Amino acid sequence: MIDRLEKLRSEGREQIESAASEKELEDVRVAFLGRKSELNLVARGLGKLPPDERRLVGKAVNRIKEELTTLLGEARERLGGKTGGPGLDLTLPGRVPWVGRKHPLTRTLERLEGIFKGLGFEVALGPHVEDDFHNFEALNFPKDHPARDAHDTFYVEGGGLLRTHTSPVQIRVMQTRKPPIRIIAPGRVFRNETPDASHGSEFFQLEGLYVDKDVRFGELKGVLIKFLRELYGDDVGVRLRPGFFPFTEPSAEVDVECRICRGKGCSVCKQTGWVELLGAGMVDPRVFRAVGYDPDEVSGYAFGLGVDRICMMMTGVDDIRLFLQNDLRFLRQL
Ligand code: FA5
Repeated sequence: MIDRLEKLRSEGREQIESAASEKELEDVRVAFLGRKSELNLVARGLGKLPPDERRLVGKAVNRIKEELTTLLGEARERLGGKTGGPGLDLTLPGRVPWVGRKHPLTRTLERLEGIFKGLGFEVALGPHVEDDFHNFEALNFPKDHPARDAHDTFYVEGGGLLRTHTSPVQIRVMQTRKPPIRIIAPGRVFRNETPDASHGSEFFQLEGLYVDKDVRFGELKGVLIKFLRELYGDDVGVRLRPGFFPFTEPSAEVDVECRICRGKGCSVCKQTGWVELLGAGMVDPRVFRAVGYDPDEVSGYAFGLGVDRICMMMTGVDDIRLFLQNDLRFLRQL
């Protein structure tokens, strides 16, 4: 049987080599590898052979099939090239290689980090799974305080919670360092709320904290306006509204003119022409006490930006939910 297979192999090789056209090559293929070919008949009858012989013959059949298939492919290319046939069609459009790129949220984060580094801030990071002390208590959210309701929280089995904002990183940094401190803390945050065009249940924030002697609200306003102008240009409309956060006093919410509709009103700005991008304020003395600082000695400001919303304004994407759906058809457009 093995001798017969060897003979088939050398006959196949010879006929492939001497084929002068693609048609002849196809005939050779059908004769040696087609459904009714001898090789195929041997393969189908393998089950009837004794086990030892079956293994040997099976291996030989596979080896010969592979060899002849490779030779056929090579011969097809050779003949195609010669005759100008399907081997090379110069009229086909070129294939553009698919180049990967960074996610738009990553690019936005890098842009924001670049601007704040230029203003003297350094990057600090904290964990996604937090404890009640860092996410709430030290930030002056007493237990049962209604301000906690604004942060619909995911609790983790066995204790802990998914951080609802990046502000706990402020606490971690102040617990381990002495002023002056000038940090930004970018990262993912989680809230158990129903997503819509401008609200995700998982999104990114970037926290800022500056603590030193005699820090004033005017410096906070100056840094934020400088930052927003670098990001959107000098003509960007910015407005500060009085706000409330348990960990800052006084506090402000900062809106920018909606870049999607240019202030005319759309689904992202809920027809108001403005989008809330960040919260900010002067660090509350109670927060300083919680980390062991003396509020008579130091003062500071803090702010927290919504990175996804900034990314929406920069890219013109009008639904925040699209960013984390991992749909390449969407991501490749940005
Ligand atoms: C906070 O989370 C405060 N920690 C911010 C802060 C830090 C205030 C330091 C003062 C000092 P707020 O819940 O408003 O605040 O969220 C801050 C920003 O995150 C918002 O302005 C908005 O841009 C963005 N944001 C809030 N909720 C969502 C959401 N569900 N989806 C997308 N972005 C959101």
